[in-house]
Amino acid sequence: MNRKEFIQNSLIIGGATVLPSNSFLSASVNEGGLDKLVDESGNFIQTALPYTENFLEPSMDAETLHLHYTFHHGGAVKAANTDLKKIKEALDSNNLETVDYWTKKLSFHFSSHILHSIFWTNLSNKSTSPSGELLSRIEKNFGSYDKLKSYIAATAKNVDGNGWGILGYQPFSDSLVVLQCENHEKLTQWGVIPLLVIDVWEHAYYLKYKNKRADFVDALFPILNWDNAAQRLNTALKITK
Ligand code: MN3
Repeated sequence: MNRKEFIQNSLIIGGATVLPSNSFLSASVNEGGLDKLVDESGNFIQTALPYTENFLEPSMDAETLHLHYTFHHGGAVKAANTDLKKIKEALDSNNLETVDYWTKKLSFHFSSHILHSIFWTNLSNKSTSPSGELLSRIEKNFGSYDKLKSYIAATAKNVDGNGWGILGYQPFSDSLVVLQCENHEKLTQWGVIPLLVIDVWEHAYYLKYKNKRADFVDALFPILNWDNAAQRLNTALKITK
């Protein structure tokens, strides 16, 4: 979709642009179909939220969304740019004393940027469910959509400390996988492309849900955007086949 079509297809509600849910991905991706996370110079950039801050109420309150997008996701983008700069300086000056530190930091911050960018597009204010290729792969790999829901909910609710529950496409086994990610970058499998991610860092829910992480995860299920996950699966299959 080009910019003109994108604008034509967007609805103007209350002065804010609200996108139809199936445009969440196409509005913010590069030509290859992956999310646009860097500019032409390779610096990390944060794409605008695909909806207004109160769009996900009551499941996700506007204040939490504002703080989460601006300071947690935004902070990771800024920090990732610093990490890149420090690595470049180390290479330019041939002083590798601290390069391991900045490399670890970049893994943490860039992974945060990737997962948050996907997370925003994985949410909507209407109920959807998997269909087509996504549904048939869910049934093949997990038995049923209900089984996948129980699996990913249990995985997300039980993360030790901060982290994510993730449904991804694993190209090396040509299958869907569920991951329990700690922080933003631990316990992954090489090659997995995230399709649907659930942020269970305390910053994602504490203002509204306090210590009740399980209630937050349950409240997210009705607003998970499975159309977006399906679109992501199509992209993943296209770029790995
Ligand atoms: Mn977060």
